[in-house]
Amino acid sequence: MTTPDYAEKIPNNVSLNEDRRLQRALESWQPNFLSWWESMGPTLPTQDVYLRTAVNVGREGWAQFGHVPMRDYRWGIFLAERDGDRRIAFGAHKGEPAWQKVPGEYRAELQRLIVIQGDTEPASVEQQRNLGATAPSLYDLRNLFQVNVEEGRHLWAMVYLLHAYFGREGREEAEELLHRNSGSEDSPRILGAFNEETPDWLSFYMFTYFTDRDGKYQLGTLKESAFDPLSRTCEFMLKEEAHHMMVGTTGVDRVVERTAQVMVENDTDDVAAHGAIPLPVIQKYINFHYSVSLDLFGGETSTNVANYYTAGLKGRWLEERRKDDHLLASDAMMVDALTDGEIAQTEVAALIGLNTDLRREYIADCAGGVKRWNRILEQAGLPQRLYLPHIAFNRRVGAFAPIEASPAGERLSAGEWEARKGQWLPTDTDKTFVRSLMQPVYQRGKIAAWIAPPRNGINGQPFDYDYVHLI
Ligand code: BYC
Repeated sequence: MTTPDYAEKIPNNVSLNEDRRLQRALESWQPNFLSWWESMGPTLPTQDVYLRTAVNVGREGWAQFGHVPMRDYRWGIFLAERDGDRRIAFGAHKGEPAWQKVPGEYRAELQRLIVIQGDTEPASVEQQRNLGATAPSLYDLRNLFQVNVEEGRHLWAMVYLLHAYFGREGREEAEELLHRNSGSEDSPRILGAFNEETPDWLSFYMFTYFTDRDGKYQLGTLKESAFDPLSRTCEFMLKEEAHHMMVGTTGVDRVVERTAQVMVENDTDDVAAHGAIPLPVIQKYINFHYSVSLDLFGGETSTNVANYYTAGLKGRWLEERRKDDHLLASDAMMVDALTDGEIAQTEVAALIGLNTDLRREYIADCAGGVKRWNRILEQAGLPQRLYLPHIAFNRRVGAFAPIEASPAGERLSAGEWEARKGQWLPTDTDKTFVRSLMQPVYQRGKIAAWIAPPRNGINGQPFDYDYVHLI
């Protein structure tokens, strides 16, 4: 284990200075990354931002806080500490030492997984690039930029793996990660949710709640990988990811809290007139972000995932806590399915159902957020409740992609769906209304009227701290 070197052009704890070729390759990618950041990253001009920078990977003190101009943020390469005795926990190679190099037979699949993971990171920065112009407070603005620089660092993490372990093809893929763009007609990002817009802050909190949470679960499965550098990279990324979850969870909390407050104060459900976001609109945003995030887990059954598991490339969530043989060759499981046109379940080989297994873990976690938000409504004395829509609702990937279903899970004809979808998904009118509330509030200690202030500031600082200095 080496301590991170901050004097280096590329901060790292992988002894980059001992591998001149790799160092040169990454140093030639760096200016391309910076010009991507300048052209596709945050658009709001700032002097500096109170950012957390990763400076170490140990349990204590891995993060340092300070005001930093964003272009000087030290995007670095940090892998969690190596466990020299680590053994593969699942699949055909179970019990063998974890790999320090990529086995030739799995090269293509491993590269594909790393490229897909890498593609999502800059995509989210692109999706969020204009949000600075409408931030509800300096605290929120700072959180947005923190998320953005860390997604940039996560891109670095995947690019390091591509450069270090996948030769020329890996370097070409690293270039491509900067050329595809979210929402582009010609070269879109790979996964559906990363081509959707994040045009307002309610979408941002929903994205960081639902879509970043897919990141948590996918990184959790890649952390189990037999390919040790990938495992160690993901382990460290998960630490940063926790902050993104916090931004989403508390962001939606605060929107619900403010809405509930305005409902009670004015004894009305029609809070739009009072500058807050009505609960039915919040529900529609949940419906949208949850359903597109469910798609990110792939099909309910997938031979890809079975192959990844057997090869040892991608495990299950908390693999080592599972009480089975970690091979799953003769096991079966129930997955959601379309059976004779009906929404039902069917039994399949456990290996091909692993996307469903992970999606179920994710759904249980998402339910925790809804419970929190409903507690806020309950404490305000309100009878309304938020919910997660049915698994078949608004799906574009997997078993339910060919059909339409209501949030309650009732099958609909194409005509019924067209006629009713505006009740369940944000309409142009809803989006225009939400955007109309998005007026920036940049004064210290002030906050927009549609959201409650946070309970705590960042790193023990108060809410009215000067988190961001604008130009
Ligand atoms: N959109 O066999 P199937 C994050 C493709 S988020 C478009 O069922 P598989 C983050 C699929 O690629 C985490 N295409 O899927 C969050 C396959 O194509 P090929 C990102 C899709 O392979 C916020 C075909 O359809 N990381 O970190 O079992 C901010 C058949 O599908 C989609 C990962 O995803 C879709 N939604 O599973 C920042 C981990 N879904 O191969 C960051 C790496 C599927 O036939 N990726 N397809 O051409 C994987 O593990 C898997 O590729 C997937 C799909 C789970 C995505």
